[in-house]
Amino acid sequence: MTADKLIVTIFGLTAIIFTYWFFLMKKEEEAVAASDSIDISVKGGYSPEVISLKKGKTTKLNFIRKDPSSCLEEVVLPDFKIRKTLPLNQKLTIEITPKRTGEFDFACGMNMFHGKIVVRD
Ligand SMILES: [Cu+2]
Repeated sequence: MTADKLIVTIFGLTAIIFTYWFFLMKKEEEAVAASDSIDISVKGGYSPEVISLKKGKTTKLNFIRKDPSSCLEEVVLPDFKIRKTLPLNQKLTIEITPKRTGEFDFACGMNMFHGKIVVRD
């Protein structure tokens, strides 16, 4: 490999890393505020991925699974002691009343896809 090719490769890699970093950082900040309920689309992950809720307020999380892969057929909210099977192309509502503020992760049954619930005062 010649020096100029190496430089191009390094620049290319730096650009890729920067793009990933920027994309992930940006995603992390985008919490979608839920009012009384929020629809969460389940397709190759969770959308929205980060949801903000108000402490002490009962909120309905409507999971709508559009992904036929068995990977996403279960959703687990460990902090709320909830594990549910999501029927395909149907809405499954999980009602939660967060008692304390903080960040609570949820995931598929195999812990491969993740989402986050941010509870605020
Ligand atoms: Cu999975």
